[in-house]
Order: sequence, then structure tokens, then C-alpha cells
Amino acid sequence: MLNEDVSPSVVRCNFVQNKAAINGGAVSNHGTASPLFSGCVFEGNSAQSGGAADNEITSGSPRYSGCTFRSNRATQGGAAYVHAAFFRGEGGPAFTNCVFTGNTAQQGGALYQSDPVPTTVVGCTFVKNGSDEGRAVRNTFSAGTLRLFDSILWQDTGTPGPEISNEQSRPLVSHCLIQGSGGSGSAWDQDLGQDGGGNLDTDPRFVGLADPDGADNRPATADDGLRLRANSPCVDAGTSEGAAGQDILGVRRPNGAGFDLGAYERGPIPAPGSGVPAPAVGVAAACVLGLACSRRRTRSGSGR
Ligand SMILES: [Ca+2]
Ligand SMILES: [Ca+2]
Repeated sequence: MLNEDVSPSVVRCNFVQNKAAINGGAVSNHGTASPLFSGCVFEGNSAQSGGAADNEITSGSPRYSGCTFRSNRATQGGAAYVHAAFFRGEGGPAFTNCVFTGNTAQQGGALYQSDPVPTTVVGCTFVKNGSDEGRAVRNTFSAGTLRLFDSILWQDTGTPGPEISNEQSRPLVSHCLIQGSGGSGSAWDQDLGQDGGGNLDTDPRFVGLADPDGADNRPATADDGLRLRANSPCVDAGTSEGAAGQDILGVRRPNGAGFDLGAYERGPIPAPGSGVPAPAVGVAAACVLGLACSRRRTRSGSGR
């Protein structure tokens, strides 16, 4: 899907095994495009940059809410790529309540950002992504424009890559659990970016890390292994900065004393038909605005 200066809403669509020669295996957003992807699954897509999603915007705000990015691959940004040397104005991409798992790249296992684009990552869970330069996130020439809140980066892989790799960039990291970070304070690994406070470096205590999508093998359902145990240090450890009013399953945020870290808030999961959008299930569960959703689509050429 190419969004050139257009802003569709794409709800509960699955993008599976698409391929682009250059940027954005499944989706490319250009110019002023400000699409909303809600409850979508991006799986097994590939490209040179942005295995699933490319964001080359000049002033747009592509939003990914409650989306699952899994097993996508690229040279840069296994799941998503953000670049815009001529970005102006406000906005910028936002990833909220998203799960990134099993994405791989040479640089930025899940996310690669280049250029000073004000990208926000809030309430996201990154596990088992892989890259030698930024196991989960690679960030270059973006100054301090990338901001991460209420997110978990845990057991991503790479040698020797840390979870976040920066080059001429100092992202703001606040209220995140990041493996190897040292946590907020004197032990904080300054190479990861600015310590915005509230950061942790301890076992997040997932319900079942070995099986991120749970027994039903579907992402964003009630049995997911990346939900939090009651004794998880991530429970109530977040900030309201940029936080959404519900999690990837439709659980109301904040529940209890505060916002939980990662894509899942501990709390009652709303029943289907309760008015809360249900998580994506199956392939092409629903499409809006006349957009075609297909199980497989192969592109070639420029990727545009
Ligand atoms: Ca599941
Ligand atoms: Ca909570």
C-alpha cells in the first residue's frame, strides 16, 4: 500500500508476506500522509529498508495503534523505517500499543530511524527481534527527536549490539524497561540516549515469553504470552505522557495505580461487542475506505 499525501484509516487488516525491492515491504507513507493503522498485523514482509513499513514524510503523522509486527525483515529496520531529511512542522510517526517480535535486520532489528523526525513510541513491546546494530532500535542523525515511553525492550538479540544503537542521536527514554540499560540513575547506559527517569532493567515477568502469541497462535488475543504477570515490575510503572486510553486488547488504561509498560495493561479484557474494537484475527478481517486487503501482494521496482 502506497499512501502519497493521503491519510486513510486501515483497521484490522493483515499484511502478510509482501515484498518491496527498496522501501516498505507492505506499506509506504510519503509526504504529508497521516494514515492510521489500527489492530493490523504485519507478518513476514520484507524490503531493503522497512521490512513492513516505510515512513518518508515531510510533515505527516502516520500512526500505528495496537499493531503487531512479527517476522518481518530488512537490511535497515526489520519492521519499520522512518526517514525524512526535509521533515518540517509537527507530528511525526507514532507507534502506540504495538508488539514487535521476531523481526530482523542488519541495523535496527525492529525500528530504524534516520533524520530528525519527531517519532514517538509509547506502550510498545519489543522482544526477540535481532540485529547487530540496535537489537530493537537503530537511530541515526536524529538528534533527540525519537522519544520512547512506557515500552519494554527485552531479549532482543545481537552481538554486540545494545537494545538501542545511536549515531549522532540522543533519543529520550522515559519509563521503559530496557535490558542492559542499568535503569534510571547513575547506572544508566548513556549510549542508549537521555535518561528521562523511571527506566528499569529487570525481568519484565511476562506470562510466557517463550510463546509471544499464546496457544492460539494469533497475535493480540487474551492468551498472549507477552501479557504481564501480577508481580511484573512493569505494572503501574509508566507515565501518562502520550499514553493511549486502552491497550492492544482493548483493556482500559490506566488500570490500577498507573499505566503499565508494554502493549498490555493488566485488567479486565472487554468482551466482544462491548464497543471496544476487537483485536485483529484472521486475514483481512476488515477493511475500510475501499482499500483492498490481500493475503499476498508482491511489488517490484522502486518499492513505491
Ligand atoms: Ca494469542
Ligand atoms: Ca496499571
